[in-house]
Amino acid sequence: MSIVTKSIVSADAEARYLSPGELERIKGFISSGASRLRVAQVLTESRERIIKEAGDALFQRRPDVVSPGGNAYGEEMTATCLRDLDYYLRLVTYAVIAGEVSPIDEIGIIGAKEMYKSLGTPIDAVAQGVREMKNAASSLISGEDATETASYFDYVVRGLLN
Ligand SMILES: CCC1=C(C)/C(=C/C2=NC(=C\c3[nH]c(/C=C4\NC(=O)[C@H](C)[C@H]4CC)c(C)c3CCC(=O)O)/C(CCC(=O)O)=C2C)NC1=O
Repeated sequence: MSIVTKSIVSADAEARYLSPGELERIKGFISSGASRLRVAQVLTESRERIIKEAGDALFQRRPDVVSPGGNAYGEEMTATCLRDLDYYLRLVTYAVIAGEVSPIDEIGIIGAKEMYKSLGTPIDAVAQGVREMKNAASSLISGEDATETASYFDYVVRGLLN
């Protein structure tokens, strides 16, 4: 839920106007809107490149995952691995647009640890893949936009590792 919806729901539950603090937070959300949309557009348009670069970097750093016996060994499994990176990049674009991390948590973090454990997927390598996406994306985004975007990638990494 965005800050706008959330504020309205909680104000209406108490049949009150939005508080000055709530209005101030909504003002911040709206004034950062253009830059958040710009970032989401760049990530969306460059998704194939980001995932390709991140995958290459990950497999160079962690050749074990694509070697015989590795969880992403073989064409099909490697493609599934890259698909997971694509999932996480998509969640980062949701967070950028919403200006908050809840889409990442709800869709990509809750239960992820158990799931990867049951699949035999080394979660530290998934986290490394997300770090590599952050690096690939950072060359496409600059300044404050880059800092905020990096924080969402970092949030995914922490969520997977914690
Ligand atoms: C949007 C939320 C969401 C996530 C996150 C998600 C992940 C997800 N990754 C899966 C598999 C997988 N995930 C990987 C990923 C990797 N293996 C490695 O060694 C690498 C480190 C890593 C790539 C970075 C692989 C290889 C499989 C297939 C494992 C198997 O079938 O044995 C599966 C099992 C079902 C399937 O194959 O589709 C799920 C559910 N699904 C979702 O709906």
